[in-house]
Amino acid sequence: MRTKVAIIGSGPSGLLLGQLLTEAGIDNLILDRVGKEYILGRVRAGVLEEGTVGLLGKAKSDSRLLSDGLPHDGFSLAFDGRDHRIDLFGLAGGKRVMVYGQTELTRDLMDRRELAGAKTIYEAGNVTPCDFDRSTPYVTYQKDRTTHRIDCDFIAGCDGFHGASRKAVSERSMQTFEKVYPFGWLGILAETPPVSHELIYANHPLGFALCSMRSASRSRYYIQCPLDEKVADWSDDRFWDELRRRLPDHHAEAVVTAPSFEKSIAPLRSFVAEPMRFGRLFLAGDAAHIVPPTGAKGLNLAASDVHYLFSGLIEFYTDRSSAGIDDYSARALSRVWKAVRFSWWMTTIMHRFPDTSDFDQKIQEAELDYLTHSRAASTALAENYVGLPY
Ligand code: FAS
Ligand code: PHB
Repeated sequence: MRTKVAIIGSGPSGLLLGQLLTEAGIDNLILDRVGKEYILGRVRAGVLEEGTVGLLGKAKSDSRLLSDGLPHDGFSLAFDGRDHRIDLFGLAGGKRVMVYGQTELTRDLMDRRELAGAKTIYEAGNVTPCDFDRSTPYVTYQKDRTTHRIDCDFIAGCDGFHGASRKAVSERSMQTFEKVYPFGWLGILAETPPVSHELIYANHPLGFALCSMRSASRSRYYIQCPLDEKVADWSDDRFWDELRRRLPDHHAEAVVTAPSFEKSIAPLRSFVAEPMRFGRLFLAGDAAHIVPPTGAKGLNLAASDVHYLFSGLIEFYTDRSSAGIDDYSARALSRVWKAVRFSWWMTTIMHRFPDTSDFDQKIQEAELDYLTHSRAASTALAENYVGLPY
């Protein structure tokens, strides 16, 4: 079998790249080790930058997003029992974010791909990128007790943090940077109206909490938890009580509880692999970098990687120029590191770190005080949150 671009991974990165290539008439094929329903069962991101929304439009996959997505002009920081609204629209030059679940975005891209007749091979075992240091790369995989080979021009490693693509690169060809945070996020989904029409990021002595949503009737809440917590130890009642403790009274009293239908713990880490290109293999999205979800950057960085990679591939196939693909890693990493910085910074000022010193705690409080009383500081927060330019 042969294709122009073999994409490993059917998450947002792989699907968005695949859809953009298909719309441009560039043959591509996606392989994933799990099935479609498993992918759609994952609950992840919820906030999209305008750049991501634009790319989904270019991929002709934005109709539900535009009809069901919730445009947000601001969010609140809550601490010391009070709210402080960050006016994204006013501070970031009229830009806003869109609240729309990653699960729905993934479904939209999958549906569009099927409509376009583009091929996805699910439940592909032992997917292996081969000969990507030569001009004739290929991918092998196992299915139905047979080993298959796909010859291609390029391989896009869109297979997430635990995927095979980054691991196929020799360690001496790559430098990695990592920071693991001493806590995780316990998140739930419940069919209940969100406590507020905008997101609330709360810093409380008991820990961080986030009030988010998926629609006017479906809420997404998170609380910071120790790394050794077990989901089974968290009944819904225990979660709701702890969430309320961490919110200002007027919000705590307004929380409408309902049985959760999803409950999971996500670890927090910052990770970057450099470079993001190895011959004919390109890494994109979580395969190349991970950010703590505090800044809502993970999915949006995957989108900007795809923007740069797609532009480079289009240049190669239409102008026979490799300038874009040669520049991919440097361009992507420049935006990645600024988002890694912002996500680290927002995590640092909004969470309670175990063993923090009295001095560091006072610095955190001064940071929040400055942030919510300085237009310059809140403008910097706003322009990063809505997304820096591509
Ligand atoms: P993904 O991990 O989404 O997709 C990778 C795909 O590759 C998967 O379908 C997987 O099955 C497949 N794959 C893996 N290994 C393979 C192999 N060897 N062979 C073939 N296929 C393989 N971001 C936010 O902005 N906000 C959040 O709240 C948030 N919460 C998150 C919670 C969790 C638990 C996780 C893990 C991530 C979260 N993220 C969040 C980040 C998340 O949204 C990612 O940024 C986003 O999924 C990145 O998309 P992809 O790069 O496509 O990677
Ligand atoms: C979410 O709704 O899942 C969400 C929103 C904002 C974040 C992280 C997660 O910063």
